[in-house]
Amino acid sequence: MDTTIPNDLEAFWMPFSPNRAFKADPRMVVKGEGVHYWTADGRQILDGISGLWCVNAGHGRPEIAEAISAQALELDYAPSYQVAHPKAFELANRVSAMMPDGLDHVFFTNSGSETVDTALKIALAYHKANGQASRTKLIGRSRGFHGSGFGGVSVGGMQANRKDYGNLLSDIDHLPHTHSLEHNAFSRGQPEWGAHLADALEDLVYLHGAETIAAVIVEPMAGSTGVLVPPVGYLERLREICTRHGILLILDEVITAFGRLGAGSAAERFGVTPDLMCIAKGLTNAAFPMGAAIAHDDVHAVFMDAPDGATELYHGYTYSGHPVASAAGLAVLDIYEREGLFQRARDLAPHFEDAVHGLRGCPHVIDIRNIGLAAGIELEPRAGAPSKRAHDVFVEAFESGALIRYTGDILALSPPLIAGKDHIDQLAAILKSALETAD
Ligand code: PXG
Ligand code: PLP
Repeated sequence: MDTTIPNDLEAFWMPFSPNRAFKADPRMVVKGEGVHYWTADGRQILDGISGLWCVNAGHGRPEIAEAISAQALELDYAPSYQVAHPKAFELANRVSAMMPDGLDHVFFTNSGSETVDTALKIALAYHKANGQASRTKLIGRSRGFHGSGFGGVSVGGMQANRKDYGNLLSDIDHLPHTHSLEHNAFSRGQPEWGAHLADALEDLVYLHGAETIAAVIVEPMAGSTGVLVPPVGYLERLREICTRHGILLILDEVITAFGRLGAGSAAERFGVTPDLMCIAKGLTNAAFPMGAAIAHDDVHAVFMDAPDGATELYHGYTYSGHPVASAAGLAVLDIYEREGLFQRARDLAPHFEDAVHGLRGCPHVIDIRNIGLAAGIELEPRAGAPSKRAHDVFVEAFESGALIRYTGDILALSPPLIAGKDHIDQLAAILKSALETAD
């Protein structure tokens, strides 16, 4: 194990992190295997967040490493512009087979952020190709997270991620989020209250005119903002309103696809098929960067009406369908299937639910919510110091051997799908004592 710590941490400008605080007191991980990380000083850390909601099959899987290595030796890179290599097609076929019927056309990217930009651009180009060029408005949702590209930040609904970047994209509006402590605190699974919040889309249609709206993008379960589970009937209602008004529905499944909710996708779990789906993270188990926007047959067909020989979509990335990423993806999908990991997550979910709701009554806890193998634990903010309490719990948990996530004053858990009940219990126990320690 390489335990060398660089003696100068200055040059790496870390993403979404308090750089100066981290560099004054760094937490460095140097090895990952199964559900664990190891720190540079040899401590074992239980990974309670699957890296960053992405290492669904656990760390250090030899099958993935071998596929990556073999592919890099055989064909390190080939463009997907006018030439191609077989594994990208193979992976696209496998992904489409894993997704609900109709989601059959896979546009590869390198991240969730690129995927969101791709889906938004396909939505706009679709309407133009379909003779409805006036549909240029994109609708996101308050508290939504859709990555860090200008498109994703524009439709995103996290104020901190938006406020420093000027006007962003024009022609954007937002639905209200679905979080309500008053109605839904301590819900297990989908909350009963809140389906009517989808009707806010009708208000936006009334306000702007359906003929101006291209697409609505939502996370089926909002992850980054602290696990907001869709109320019963909410996504179905959003789907129905979109269909009725000719608006494309984009489900951003960067976190939810590949087992997090105990199914191949949230679309499958909730029985709501989008026109476009965004995936990344679990697609390659994060061992190699890759994402994809998946278009429904009906969306794709409009592009394929272009004249013979024409390029149907002027969009792409140097690394779209990268051979090594494709090989990693194929190895990962093999693992998911061979080990039945989506079903495993579904089977483990009741135990996980009981474990996290067992934290009710711990100091400062004002809400606990969960679905599949994801949970949010909301804390009362410390007066005058928002997010400080959650930060302290995060640090204490790490010192006690578990990696969790926090956003604002909400803790998030999303353990690898290979976790056992003992790991879940250990995670809950570490969190309980961290909560009891925090002031
Ligand atoms: N859409 C969704 C729904 C996401 O959760 C992205 C897009 C962007 O993906 P990339 O690969 O560009 O990072 C994400 C990413 C957190 C956290 O704090 C969540 C994400 C990334 C980093 C941190 O929970 N999700
Ligand atoms: N910037 C320049 C100057 C480029 O030439 C390219 C790609 O050719 C890009 C940005 C985009 O890079 P990528 O295709 O990796 O997203």
